[in-house]
Parts: sequence; structure tokens; C-alpha cells
Amino acid sequence: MTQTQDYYIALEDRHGAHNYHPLPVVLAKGEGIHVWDTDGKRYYDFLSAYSAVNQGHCHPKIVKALTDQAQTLTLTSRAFYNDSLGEYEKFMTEFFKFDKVLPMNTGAEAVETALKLCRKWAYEKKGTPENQAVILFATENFHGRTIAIVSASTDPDSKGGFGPYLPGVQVIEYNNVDALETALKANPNIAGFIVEPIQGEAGVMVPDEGYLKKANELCKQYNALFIADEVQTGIARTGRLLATCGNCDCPKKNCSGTPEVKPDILILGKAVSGGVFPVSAVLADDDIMLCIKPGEHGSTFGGNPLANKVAVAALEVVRDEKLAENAYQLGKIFRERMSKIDSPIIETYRGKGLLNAVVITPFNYEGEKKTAMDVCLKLRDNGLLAKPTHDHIIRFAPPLVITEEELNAACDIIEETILSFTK
Ligand code: IF1
Repeated sequence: MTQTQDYYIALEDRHGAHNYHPLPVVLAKGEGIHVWDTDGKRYYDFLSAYSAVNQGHCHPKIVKALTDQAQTLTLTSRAFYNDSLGEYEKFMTEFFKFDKVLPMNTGAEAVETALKLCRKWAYEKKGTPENQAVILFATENFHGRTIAIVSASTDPDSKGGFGPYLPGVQVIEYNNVDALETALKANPNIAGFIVEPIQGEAGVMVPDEGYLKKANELCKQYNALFIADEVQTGIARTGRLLATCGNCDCPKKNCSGTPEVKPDILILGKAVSGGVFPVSAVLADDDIMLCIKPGEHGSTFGGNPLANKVAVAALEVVRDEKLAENAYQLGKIFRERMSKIDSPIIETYRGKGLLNAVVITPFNYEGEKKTAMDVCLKLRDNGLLAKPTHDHIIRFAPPLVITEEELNAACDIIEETILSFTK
């Protein structure tokens, strides 16, 4: 670390909460697939702010939408109408094919909104007795950091020490349709099942082919809502506009069809804004969305003019630059490149589109025990940024604007770094 970087790290350590343990690098600039540190060193960004920067850092079209609106009208609250919210809502509902959208700001807020909507629907439409609604979550889930959400977490780091916990949540095994059917059959008060189409934080866990489709069908059969948390997997990250699109060939058709698995409630965040502004959204059709009445839910910034303009620009970039198709094609190349790295420290690799992970077997090198973090520190030295999840899994998620040439150059760095531990 240089003196400059030490200075910035010391400031955060002295004045900031210690709720993160960042990789030791201090970033000062971002453009496209690259970021630069305070000493001007350039890196490939292979985290994309946890898939919030799918369109690339500081995309000019999105930044222009922000700066233009920032000089016009930034915030009205929902106490009044404004001239951008209706147009944004029309764009979103047509783009994702739902009747209505409820605008929020962070992913966790959108998840909380979806949970409230699910409960309200259960009481008003399903006839669940008041305060008896139960919502199913999957093992190893990650949906955010609020007390309601961590009440259903199976990760002690996310959940421990934050009790008492929210009642009305039940956890079932991920990627197990029998566990889902057993839970639905056992309790008529199950209001819904919330699930990540691919579990990002758990380590890019891709469920079996057909799992989401079957889960959706079971929810319909037992009159419970299928809630897809696409905060991380959505917005073209997995090679489709949405991961719940399954295997339709929308990247070629530019998503003219309806997705293979249309959830009852769709949760979006992160790259809805291209990482330029906090924007999240909950989408549902009228019979569900209209269960929330005026005054029953909201937020100060939800649906603000800045968010509205930024989100439309960010999604136009996804559409016009065909980012889903690019993620689809380059994801195959990435996994092909990983398969060719001949190293005993790679246990396996997996992913869909440009959401991938490489599992590192703990290994000894130069007489010391090494983990995925050591690989990430060396990747950093070699000009590529990635971060482990759960000690031994490295998530690789570059901005979806990456070209084949840039992807191969980045894979050269990954290959060279991993092989350097096996000499
Ligand atoms: C952290 C993880 C990723 C998410 C899904 C909702 C949210 C997230 C599927 C909440 C947020 C972020 C949160 C951030 C790190 C990152 C993360 F490692 F925490 F789990 F991506 F995998 N649903 N994920 O992935 O959205 O409120 O953050 O806008 O909390 O450390 P948010």
C-alpha cells in the first residue's frame, strides 16, 4: 500500500463504522470495465459493485440523465405528482411486462416491500387469518440486511446478535422442490416463497434446470405467491434480461416474448440504475399490487425524478447495447477459459451469463496456508479486482459491456495468477 492509500484507509478506520473488511485498494475513478486507484493504477473490475454496474462505470448516457435532471428537479416526495414518475412507471411495466411497479430505493427496501405486499395479498385475497401469514425462504438466502430479512437468514454472520426475530418466516432447502411442496401442503397459511434465481452471496449457486419453473407451478397449485429476488441476477447479468426468463432465446428476440417463469412479484435493484443512483423496484399485476392502498406504504425518495430518469437511461443501455446477449455469449467463453486452467487449487467453477464463481481449495504455498483471499490479493497486484464470498469462493462479475478481447485479457490475468500459486 502507498502512503496515499494508507491515508484513506486510516480515515475510514478512524471515522467509519467497521461493518466491512474491504480488499486493501483505494479507488478514485471508474470508466467502463475499469477502475483506477489513487496512484493511477488501472484494474479490471470483476465485481461490478455486486452487479450494480452492469452497464459499466459512469456510463455517459446514464450520467447525462442524472446531471440533466439534477439541474431541473431532484425530489418532490410522493405528496405531489411529478412529470417523470408516470413515464418511468410506463417504461418499467412495459419493459418487464407487469401491470404495476412500486418504486423504492435499495434492494432491501424492495424486498421488504415485496414481503409486505405478499402478506397483504394473503389477508385480502387468499383469506389467511390476520397475522397468520408465513413466507418461505431458502437456505443460504441473501435478501438484504434489515431485521425482517435477516430473521430468515441461515448465515450466522448476517443474523447473529440481531434478535428478536420476525415471526411468520420459514426456511426450506434451496433447489429442492419436494421441500417446497411439503411446506406448502403442510400449512394453508403459506403466503409466498421468496427466492433468488441464482444465489449470489451463497457462492453463485445455480439451481437445477427446471427448479424455478416447478417452484412457480407449486406456488400456483397451493395458492401462494412466487417472489423472485432478481436484485443481483436481474438486468441482463445472467445472459437473459431476467434470470427467471429461463432458457428462452430472448437475447436474440430482444425479449419480445414473456419469460419462461413469470413470478407473481419481481424484485429489482442494483443495475436498474447502472450504479449511478440507488433505485429499486417491485413489480406485480393489479390483483396483487392493488392490495396496498394509499397511505399504507412508501418512502421519501421512492420514485424521485433523479431515480426515474437514471433508471430509464440505464435500462435503455441494457436494451440498445444488447447486454443480455453479450453476457450470454461471453459467459460461455469465461467458463471455457476457467475449464482450461490446469491447477489443483481450483475445486470447481460455475455460473450463468457473466455471474460466475471459482471455488478455491485451501492450499499451502511457500509453507503457508492460503485461501481465496490470498488469490484475490494477488489478482489485485496483477490488475484485476474480485472478492471472495464465504472464504473459498471467488465471484467474478465484470460489467456486461466487456468485449471478448477484454474478457480474454482478464482471463489471462486470472489464469496467470492461479498458476503462480502452483509453481
Ligand atoms: C452487503 C452480499 C451480494 C442481494 C439480493 C437483495 C439485496 C442484495 C439478491 C439487498 C444485496 C449486496 C449487499 C452488500 C453486498 C452485496 C451482496 F454479499 F451482501 F450478499 F451482492 F451478494 N437481494 N447484495 O444480493 O440490496 O439493500 O444492498 O441494495 O450488504 O454487504 P441492497
